[in-house]
Amino acid sequence: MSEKLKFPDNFLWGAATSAHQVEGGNRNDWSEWEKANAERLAKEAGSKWEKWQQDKFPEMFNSENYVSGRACDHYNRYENDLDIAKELGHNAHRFSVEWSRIEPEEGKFDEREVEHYRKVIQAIKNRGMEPFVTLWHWTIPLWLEKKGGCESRKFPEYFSKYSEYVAKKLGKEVKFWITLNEPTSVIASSYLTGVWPPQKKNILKAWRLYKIFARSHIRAYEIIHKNCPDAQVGFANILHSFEPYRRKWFLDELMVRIGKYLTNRRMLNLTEGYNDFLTVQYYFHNRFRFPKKVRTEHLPVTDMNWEIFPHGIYRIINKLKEHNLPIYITENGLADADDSKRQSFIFHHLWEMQRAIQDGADVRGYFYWSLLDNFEWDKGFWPRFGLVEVDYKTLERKIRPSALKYAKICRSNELEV
Ligand code: IFM
Repeated sequence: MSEKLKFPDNFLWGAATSAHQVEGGNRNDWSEWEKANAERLAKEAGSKWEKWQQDKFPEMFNSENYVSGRACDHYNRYENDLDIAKELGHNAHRFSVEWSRIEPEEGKFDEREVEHYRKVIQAIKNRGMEPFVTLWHWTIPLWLEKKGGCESRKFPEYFSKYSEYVAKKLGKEVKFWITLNEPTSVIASSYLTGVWPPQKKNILKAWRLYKIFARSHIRAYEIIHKNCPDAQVGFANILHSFEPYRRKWFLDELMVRIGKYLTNRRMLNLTEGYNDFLTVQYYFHNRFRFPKKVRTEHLPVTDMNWEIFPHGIYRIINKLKEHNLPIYITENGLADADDSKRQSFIFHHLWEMQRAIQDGADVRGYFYWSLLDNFEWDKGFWPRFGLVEVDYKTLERKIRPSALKYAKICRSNELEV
């Protein structure tokens, strides 16, 4: 006998995207870096990915894979893509506005671009969906890159001016605002491992960035509230699941503590009191055997070789309960080109989320990452995260079978187990 697990009334269901990954035609620090690094990234693919991945995704050896270019052309096709989201039963949609379009030169704002995003918001609302607007999903306008990008001490000031402009222009239409997307991913990948622009490996800079990002969030939080009294403001936080390989083994446990502090805790501590809701972006399960991260052999993996560990989302949500704030899962998803694991991935994560709700967590929404296949940063186009497949040659969209299963959950607001 199957059982139906109900989600709270008015639960928000949807998918997320980000401007640079889907729009096409952007000019910012990433677009320039992609052109300068595409050849190198294609050459390095053989040493980065396992044989089965290289065989399955030969496009990783082509330099075009690494240039975002026209991406999914979502900038021009957003109406059609939002029709698909509506058809899939979504009642909310998360997307980002592109700073480099809105403020292409310092202090000079482009009204036409704001108008574009006003139309996008209207299109979302016209389809009965609640917009969640992200102000910064990693890309930096070229003028700001010259001034040091996010490592500049003045980044919070630049970001707050941009946020003020957007809040004033779009504030009437938007309730849910996300200031920054995954600041700790930028700290880790741009300033510690140095794989993303500006490719630095500098612990001191990385450490300072937490404060820069926290200040940026807090200033934007205050500005948005000043201009839009009904707004709900938060930042999108990537939260990892951590486990020691050997319990009560001091060094393994220490690594877990450090990981938890740097990834899951520090940004929350620094922004305490300045979040109307908390977010969860969950992708990674980390098991530490000092001094390394080790695999959990029995866990299935995504096309990117990321371990699939749905129980992690339960633990993360359960821990966030202590803050007594509403929680939105603003990203959770996997790269799965043949769609063989997505349905089970979504089901099991939602089941764990449902358990957390039953245990008292105030979870109010879930956004699958992503609505469309898109440009996965330094990995390029080969990882396929979409509920909807995109043919990058013809730009044709094809709804994946798992998207229809997810649609059933969105429409019924329940999980059949
Ligand atoms: O594609 C990214 C997104 O931009 C931020 N969160 C993680 C996703 C998958 O890596």
